[in-house]
Amino acid sequence: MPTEQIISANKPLSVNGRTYHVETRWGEVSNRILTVGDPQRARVVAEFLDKILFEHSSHRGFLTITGMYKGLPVSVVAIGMGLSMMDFFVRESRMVIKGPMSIVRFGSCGSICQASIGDIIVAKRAFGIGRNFDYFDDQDKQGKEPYIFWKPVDADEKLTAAVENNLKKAVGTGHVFEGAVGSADSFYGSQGRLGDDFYDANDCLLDRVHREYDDAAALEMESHMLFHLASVSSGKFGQDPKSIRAACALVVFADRTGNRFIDPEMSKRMIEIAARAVLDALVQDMPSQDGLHPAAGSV
Ligand code: R1P
Ligand code: URA
Repeated sequence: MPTEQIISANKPLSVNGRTYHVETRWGEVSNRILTVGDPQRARVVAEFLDKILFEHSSHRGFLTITGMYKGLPVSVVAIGMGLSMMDFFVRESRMVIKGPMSIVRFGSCGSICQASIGDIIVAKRAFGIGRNFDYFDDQDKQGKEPYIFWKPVDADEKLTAAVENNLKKAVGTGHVFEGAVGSADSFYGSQGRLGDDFYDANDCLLDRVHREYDDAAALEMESHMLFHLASVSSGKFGQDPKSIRAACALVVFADRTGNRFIDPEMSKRMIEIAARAVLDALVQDMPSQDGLHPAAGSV
């Protein structure tokens, strides 16, 4: 349960200016954000910050850790899973941050390309895959698809280049892949995982993904929403046409072609190796204090 009274139903901020779900307020979260799904991953990444200034775990499972990295404020935010959580996180962070924002998602994925477990896939763009619920309801399936694809949205070029170059230096060029990422509304049906507990009509889904996107490299659950919200963020700060720039790097946890899953030790090692590369990209991308809230010292 939230502990502070919310004062508006339309823009639900608390009496102290905290957002309803993420529960941060101005001064507690930086313009540079590394976002992950898993709170434990957030803690591993936060180990690389030089100093921790703020930490809060919200009643809805968002964990925000803000600290200093190479002299600049950076936040690490764990959001859980799925496109709604990404939507809560991006919108509520935007409410309490002044100035432009750079967000890098550092997630996990299933590889549908040459990348194997422990490799990293950098998103050049992300498209959406959603279950077409009506298909499963309608008797007449003629001409209907069980899954809806939403068109790709590009990652921010500059931020992505910084992430990719740093990752190549950290883990070696041969372990970094790039391509289109499919963000699905389920880990199961809409990522083409097969089973007989439910009727998912998804045996041809991965073939369709490759047919429609020849650069399709990974499947996961949030990047399309992140890139979409960045693309529609209003450019109210300075010259930038958008107020949010976004990129995404994903560690391969599941190799969908080779049917292998990463072990806990390897995933921790890869996250540790890659974390610094992603943090570096954030401070390289926004190297000055311009437009930043005074997180340092104020929280
Ligand atoms: C599924 O296991 C989760 O892992 C991926 C998916 O997008 C989904 O959120 O990302 P994270 O590891 O960042 O959570
Ligand atoms: N996350 C996903 O969403 N899918 C995978 O296969 C692995 C991690």
